[in-house]
Amino acid sequence: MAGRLGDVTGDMPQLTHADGARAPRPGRGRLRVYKVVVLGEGGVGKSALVLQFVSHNFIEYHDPTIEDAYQQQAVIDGEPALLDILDTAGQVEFTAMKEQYMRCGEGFIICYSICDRRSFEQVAEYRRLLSRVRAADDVPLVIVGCKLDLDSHRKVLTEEGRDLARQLNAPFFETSAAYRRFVDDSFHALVRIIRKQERDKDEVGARAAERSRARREAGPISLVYLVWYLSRLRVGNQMVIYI
Ligand SMILES: Nc1nc2c(ncn2[C@@H]2O[C@H](COP(=O)(O)OP(=O)(O)O)[C@@H](O)[C@H]2O)c(=O)[nH]1
Ligand SMILES: [Mg+2]
Repeated sequence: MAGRLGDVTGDMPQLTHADGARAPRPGRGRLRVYKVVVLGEGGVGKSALVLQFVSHNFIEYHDPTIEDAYQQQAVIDGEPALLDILDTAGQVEFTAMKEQYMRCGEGFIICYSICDRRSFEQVAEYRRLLSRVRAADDVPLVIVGCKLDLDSHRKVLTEEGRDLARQLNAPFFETSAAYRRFVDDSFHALVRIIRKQERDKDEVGARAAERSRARREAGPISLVYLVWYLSRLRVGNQMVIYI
């Protein structure tokens, strides 16, 4: 199921997601919503990528000033998910606007076009800004080089994309929205990262809870032991030192 949530063409983006908040865990029988934001310079192929993912169509022209949000269900590693995807657009050259996009969303896809070197150079800039805005280096992220089918116009080598993604600690895909190549993979990889971070956090939380429970339980026992130990130090009126 895919649904378009609405067009926004105003001066400022009308964000559909709560500021930076992690999506609530689903109740019984409810789908976990993953808030995804697609970033990148204008014209790199963001809308084509998103529309191919949600509607299985290559839309050759999409108004570059329109920011849209879409919902798409997917089963990823046997687990259902609802992706709430914000396809950013408009005056992205304004840092304030980029920051606003970055405050929402749990995971990000930063796109460049393999035919546009400048858009590739901007990826690291997006990542720096993302880390600053989110005050974290582990924001779930996937790097996507769009327009794989236009290989004859390529300006960015696959190795360059891969190296950059490795530096940014993010999975990397070259995609073709026109031929639906590695489109699902990019979105699914992002959901996997979000899930892994969640599992890791849960494990850390469970271990901390276990440690404090053990400390609480051990408390009275340690006290009894201490009293017993001190009583052994005094025999009659003489201090006995045990070595
Ligand atoms: N050949 C080819 N063209 C693409 C692909 N993705 C996008 N385009 C074209 O690139 C242009 C900009 O795409 P668009 O998705 O609107 O870019 P956005 O501004 O980043 O959203 C349009 O003319 C698209 O038809 C692709 O995978 N292959
Ligand atoms: Mg667009």
